[in-house]
Amino acid sequence: MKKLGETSDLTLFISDLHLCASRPHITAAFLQFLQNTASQSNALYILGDLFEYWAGDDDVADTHHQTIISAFLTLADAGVSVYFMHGNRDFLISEIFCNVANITLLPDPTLITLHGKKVLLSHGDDLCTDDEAYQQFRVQVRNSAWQAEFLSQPLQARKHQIETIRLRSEQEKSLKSAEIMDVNQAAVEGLLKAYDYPELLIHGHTHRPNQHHIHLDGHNITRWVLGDWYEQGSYLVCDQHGCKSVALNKTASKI
Ligand code: LP5
Ligand code: MN
Repeated sequence: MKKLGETSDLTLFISDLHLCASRPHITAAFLQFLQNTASQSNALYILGDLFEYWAGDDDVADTHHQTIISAFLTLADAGVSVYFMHGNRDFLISEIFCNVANITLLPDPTLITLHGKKVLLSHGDDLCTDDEAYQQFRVQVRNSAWQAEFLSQPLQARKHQIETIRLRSEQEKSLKSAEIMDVNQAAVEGLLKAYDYPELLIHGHTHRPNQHHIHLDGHNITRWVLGDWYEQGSYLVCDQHGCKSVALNKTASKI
């Protein structure tokens, strides 16, 4: 057990928790994970879709959101650095929320160095270039003028619009092939080249947890895909010896 002030060489990566008040067992599993596992680490990276959706920072007063913020503050008190990257569900989380929760907002992608290795982090939706309808939608909602107009509406009106988009998204996803909704290999390779062949690429979004070995221009690269927390929570843990994926105990966390 790590004592206060002690450092750890464990770094954890999670994504796609999709936390919301209507799935309290997942929130409970996440809080348990922060308390029992993340508290023993040096840093926790959350690579997007922490929340089912984020309608704007004025939703911060919500009791469910307050519970999550308190847990982050407790983790910061234990000396753990928490980093957050936007996903396609919670890209409206602002720097202000991150300051309140004592977490650091990272751009997508972000290159870090871990035990001397270059590690590239991304949510992963940007790599799904075959999903043209989604990419068009993404351009629209990531536009700052569009966001300012959206955020100028009352919170309830925004939530209502998000529900409409979610229904439309679910309908359209049911008509898309699994291949279209996966990352595009050329997009992955382009990103790896642009970042000068990092040893690791870690991302989420596709909900297809796996470890892919890529041989590119004479470089051996591992692409780790993080799992979602719909059925069972999981995380990637890395130390000086390497990385491994760990599934949380289904029964204990009641997922
Ligand atoms: O999230 P996931 O994995 O289920 O699906 C994604 C893509 N869908 C989305 C939409 C989100 O799931 C729901 C909305 C998030 C809330 C964001 C808050 C702020 C924005 C507010 C917007 C009003 O990201 C899905 C991909 C899938 O990943 C796999 O990669 O396929 O993409 C879609 O299904 C998108 C559709 O193909 C196109 C949707 C067009 C909707 C156009 C309506 C525009 C009108 C906007 C004004 C109200
Ligand atoms: Mn996502």
